Amino acid sequence: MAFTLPDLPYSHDALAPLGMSRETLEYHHDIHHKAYVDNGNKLIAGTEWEGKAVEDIIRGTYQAGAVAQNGIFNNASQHWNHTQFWEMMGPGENKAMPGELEKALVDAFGSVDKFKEEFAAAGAGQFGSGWAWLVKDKDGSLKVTKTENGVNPLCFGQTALLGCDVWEHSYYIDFRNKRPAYLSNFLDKLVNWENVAARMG
Ligand code: MN3
Repeated sequence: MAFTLPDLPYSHDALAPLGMSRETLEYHHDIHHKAYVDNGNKLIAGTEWEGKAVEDIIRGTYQAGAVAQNGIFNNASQHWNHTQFWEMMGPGENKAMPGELEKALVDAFGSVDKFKEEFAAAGAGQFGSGWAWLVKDKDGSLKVTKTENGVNPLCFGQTALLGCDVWEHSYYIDFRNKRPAYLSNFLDKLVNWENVAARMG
C-alpha cells in the first residue's frame, strides 16, 4: 500500500505550552514528513517494494555499513520514524511514567535521571542529522543508541521504545542551535511515557 501522511495525534497547538510550537509542527509534520511520504511513493512506484509494508521496505533496503543509503530506504525510514515520533509525544504537563517502564529504566540504567542523561548525550553527540533512541534489543535488554540520517532500530532487529529527531528542522525554530536544550525539554515535558511503556510488549 502507498504511504500516507498520518494526522498528528493532537492539534498543531497542543505541544506549544511544552516547548514545541505550532510553527515547528507545521513545518515538520505538514512539510517535511509529507515530503518523505510523497518522495517515497514516487520512488517505490513500479518497483518490487510497491504494496509492501513500510517495515519490510526498511529492513529490505537498509545497507549495513554504507555511509549513504538509497532513496527508497531514506524516505521509507523517515516516514516510519516520524510516524513513531508524533505518537511518542503528547500534550499535558506532568505525564506520569508507568511503573513497569520506570522499573525497567532503573534496572537498565541505575535511575530514570541516568537514562535521561545517557539519552540526551546520545542525541547531542550524534554528529549531523539523525536520531537518539531507547531500544529493546534482541536479548530483551534496554539500550540507548544513536543513528545517522534515517537509520532506525528496525535495521538492527531492535524494538524502538523512544526516538528523538535531532535533525535541525526538529528544533531550530524553537531552540535555534541549542540541541541539548531541545533534548532535555523533550525528555522532561514532551514524551508520552504511556506510549513508550506500551512498546515494551
Ligand atoms: Mn524530522
